[in-house]
Amino acid sequence: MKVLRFILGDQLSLSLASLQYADKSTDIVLMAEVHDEATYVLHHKQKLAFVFSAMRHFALSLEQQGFKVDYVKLDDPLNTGNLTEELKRAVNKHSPEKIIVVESGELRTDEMLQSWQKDLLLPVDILEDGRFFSTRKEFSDWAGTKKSLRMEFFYRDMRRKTGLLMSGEEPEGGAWNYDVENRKTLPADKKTPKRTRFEPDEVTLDVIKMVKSRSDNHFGDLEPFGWAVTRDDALEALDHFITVCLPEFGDYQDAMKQNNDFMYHALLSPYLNIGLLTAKEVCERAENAYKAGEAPLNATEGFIRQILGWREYVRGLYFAKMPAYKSTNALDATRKLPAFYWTGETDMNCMAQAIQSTKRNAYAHHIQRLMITGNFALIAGISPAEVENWYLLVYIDAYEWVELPNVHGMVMWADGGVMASKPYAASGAYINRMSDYCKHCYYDPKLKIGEKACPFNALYWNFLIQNKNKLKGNPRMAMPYKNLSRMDEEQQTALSQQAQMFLDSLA
Ligand code: FAD
Ligand code: DLZ
Ligand code: SF4
Repeated sequence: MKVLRFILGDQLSLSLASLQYADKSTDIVLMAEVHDEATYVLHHKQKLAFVFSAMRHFALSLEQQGFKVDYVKLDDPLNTGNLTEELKRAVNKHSPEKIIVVESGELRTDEMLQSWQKDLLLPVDILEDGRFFSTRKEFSDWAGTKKSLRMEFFYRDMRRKTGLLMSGEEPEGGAWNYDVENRKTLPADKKTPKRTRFEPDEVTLDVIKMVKSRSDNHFGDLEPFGWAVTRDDALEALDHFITVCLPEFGDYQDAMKQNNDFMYHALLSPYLNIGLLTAKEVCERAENAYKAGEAPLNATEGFIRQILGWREYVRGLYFAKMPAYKSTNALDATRKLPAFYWTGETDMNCMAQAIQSTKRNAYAHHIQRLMITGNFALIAGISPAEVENWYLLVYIDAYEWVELPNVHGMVMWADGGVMASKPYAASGAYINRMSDYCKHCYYDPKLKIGEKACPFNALYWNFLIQNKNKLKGNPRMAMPYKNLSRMDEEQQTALSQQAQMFLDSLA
């Protein structure tokens, strides 16, 4: 039976279910660069170059493995610009008896796959994505009718299921989580490792040329481009992280430093999310480094938790709760996204640092996404939909299944606590403790009122005042509200006015 095997741009794994048991003498693998996927949000230019170059390299490696590949380039004059139409074109061209595809990462495209099952006149098999540790059904069974879904409990079940960092029935070292050891600030004289960059080859240079000619209205710098686009190079990036960065990943996981875009972070999410690396091999590499005495337990557990815990959890949550999940706005936040999110031009040095890294690299590390740009959006009361659009657009690793829960649930608390037990709101004091940004800033993190007062301070207190009715009953907000109650009405009014003045200046 001749089968057409459709591989989407984030399914670049030889272990993919739809590539197994193929008859290479008859079957066709279809891959298509399409306008619709390149523009459903105006992705960062580096993301476009990354996805298209990785797709082209993957097609070449499939051909080397003996597969027949029908690869449609974006600038092919016959390209219809749409995955469904490209599939129909390929069906007419190759006359397959069946189509096989793996379930898609976003609801938007997953619904497209389901429409093929209904509308095409031949069988379409949609296979489970085996590259995750848990299936969508396993997560929704775990979630059941629970009102709040804490990652920590899901993560423990995943440790038990996979045996990762387990000592029999018990967690390695006796505790499930070593985060208390992972809150160090980076000493001023400490040098962080130089990161591996990959020189663009001919294929990538061609793609960069194509992207350059079509993406004027997209965000970010296209060059210099240094991401890995092949499995071999992604494996080299993994090797570099495990041997050089992992040992100190835990200690400085929450730290931020002026002009330091990467710290000890893995820079592996782009490769994991399009399939150049699998979650299983990455976690196993980390565990092996720990077992060999090359990485301490706090770092290894912290790193594995991000992938085995958070990454699996957000995917499960996304499919269990969508589409209703996206439309909630528990804090009724409606402000427009300030223009400086697109330019990085602001006197707030922490914001400028995070946004400029985002423009330069299509990347900002987790604590910048959560506690700088995310925290600001939360306490400034920006509309969740506007913030979600920004995060989906600006990062090289952004796909809705992973972006949306992180933004809607973790950062904006728009789901009213399904994901996070309390909003991650913080004042300038937190940023000052975890970074050296404030030393280079126009504003003073110690001041609450006045021209030089750090905007995060008044916004933080104003956030508590504005959302008092909604948050005061939350036991985890007891301390912030106790601190607020120590201020008299005059002080509270002054803070609200200071925040309002700042917010007005943004408009
Ligand atoms: P490290 O910090 O070194 O972590 C290692 C790996 O753990 C990552 O590669 C990633 O696969 C996984 N991971 C860590 N934290 C999370 C998390 N919260 N959710 C899911 N996986 C996690 N991650 C994306 O892959 N795509 C996104 O679009 C995305 N948007 C985010 C938006 C916000 C507001 C926040 C707070 C987080 C977001 N994250 C997203 C999660 C996390 O910030 C990135 O995965 C991480 O910064 C990627 O860089 P790294 O590989 O250096 O990660
Ligand atoms: C992200 C992306 C982009 C930019 N372009 C394509 C493309 O041209 N063809 C394709 O098959 N996939 C692309 N992708 C990845 C898809 O958008 C991805 O499969 C869905 O977002 C589901 O996760
Ligand atoms: Fe950011 Fe405030 Fe520190 Fe400036 S003073 S870097 S705005 S936290």
